[in-house]
Amino acid sequence: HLWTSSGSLPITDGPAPRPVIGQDSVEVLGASYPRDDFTNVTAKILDKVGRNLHNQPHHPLWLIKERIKAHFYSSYIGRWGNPLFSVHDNLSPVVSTEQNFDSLLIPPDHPSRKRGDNYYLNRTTMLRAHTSAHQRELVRSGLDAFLLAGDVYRRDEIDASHYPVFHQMEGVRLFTNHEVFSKVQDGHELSLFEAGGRRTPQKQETHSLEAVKLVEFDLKNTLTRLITYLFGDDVEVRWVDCYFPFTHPSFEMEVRFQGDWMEVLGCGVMEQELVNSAGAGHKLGWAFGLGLERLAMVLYSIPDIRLFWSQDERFLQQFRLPDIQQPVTFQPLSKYPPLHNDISFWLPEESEAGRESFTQNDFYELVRSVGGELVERVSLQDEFTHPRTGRRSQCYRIVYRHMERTLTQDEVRRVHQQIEHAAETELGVQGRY
Ligand code: FA5
Ligand code: MG
Repeated sequence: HLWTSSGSLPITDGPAPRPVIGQDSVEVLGASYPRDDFTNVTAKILDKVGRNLHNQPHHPLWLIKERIKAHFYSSYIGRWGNPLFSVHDNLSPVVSTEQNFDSLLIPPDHPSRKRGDNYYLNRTTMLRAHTSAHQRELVRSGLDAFLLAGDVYRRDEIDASHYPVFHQMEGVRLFTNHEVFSKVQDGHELSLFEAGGRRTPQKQETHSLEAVKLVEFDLKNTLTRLITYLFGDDVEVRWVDCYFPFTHPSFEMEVRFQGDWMEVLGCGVMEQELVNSAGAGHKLGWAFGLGLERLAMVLYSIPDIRLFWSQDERFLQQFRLPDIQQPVTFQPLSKYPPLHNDISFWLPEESEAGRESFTQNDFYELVRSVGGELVERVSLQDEFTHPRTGRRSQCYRIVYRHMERTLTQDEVRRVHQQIEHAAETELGVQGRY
């Protein structure tokens, strides 16, 4: 079967339990989860659980995490000279769907829950899709200001800036009435909340506009200061309005990278219902979630997100600095040539009650499972519907490139044939070769 464990684990941080996808259960980090019709996690993905790149000293993700910590520790000091933000980087990526979705007010039928977009261990347990999954538990434990770094998992397309495992840093800060208004003249007359208000594009129904504006300003200011600290004053940044079920208003920050705008984080004013459910109903807060790879790519000029998984000394050694503040510009390993190969197939007929029997993400997943790190990109080239039979076919281009050596035609052909074979047996497509 395709989804079974293969080879040995490239673990660098001591013994970790080997991933096992059994007949009836899935084992992750030493615990066993019963399989059901939702189970879709693969051995390739489970290989990554426990790697904790963000906790490997001198790894570029560790380096950027340390720099963000250093900035928050030195810029935000509590009343007793203590760091205001506590930092958490060791929470298990195995979470309940309740944590990942319900705790964040994500409705039961929301598209972000799709089986095709997430890695489920079973119907109630999954690999977290974002670090926001821990917001409620950390607020409930009494924290008013924290940072949380962790690995997150999503079934996604494959290209230079998307990978099914990446790392996020979450930040949350809660404010009391006094903290928001103490610097404002006659601030003691103002209130965080108002009764009978309306939800508008600017604010939630229970919030006062003046409180939201101050909290939103603090959020954007905190993030702009962080980005300026990391990238210097010359970095170009812009704010884009957006939507999350757990914040309102919500924003994304984009940074100029190689001539394009790249989204690096999402953020907003926390939904009060979430704050209330975490037992902090008298406070108002902001939250953000940023992609550590995205920041590290801009900061160190790392051209491809797959490089973060490299065990090649020529990559890792470039980040072994005596001082975390020392600038690094990644010197690319010599660029090895890409090889590409196309694959075309007829899609299976739609099955039971219009339920999709094939999705593009299924194919991306399969390509990644078989081709692993050799696959640089998969893109849909062409779609065709037969005028008479109505049958649909698709053609994908797969670009193969090894980060550390030149691939041979023969090697690529063998992998490509395995992909063709697996697509037929696993996905029920019919090759057009
Ligand atoms: C979220 O995950 C929200 N939880 C962020 C958030 C937190 C909003 C708190 C409000 C309050 P999003 O899916 O946009 O949002 O991901 C956040 C960041 O993760 C992105 O801006 C990007 O930097 C990074 N990211 C997202 N998908 C990928 C991917 N496939 N590969 C690498 N980085 C990614
Ligand atoms: Mg986004």
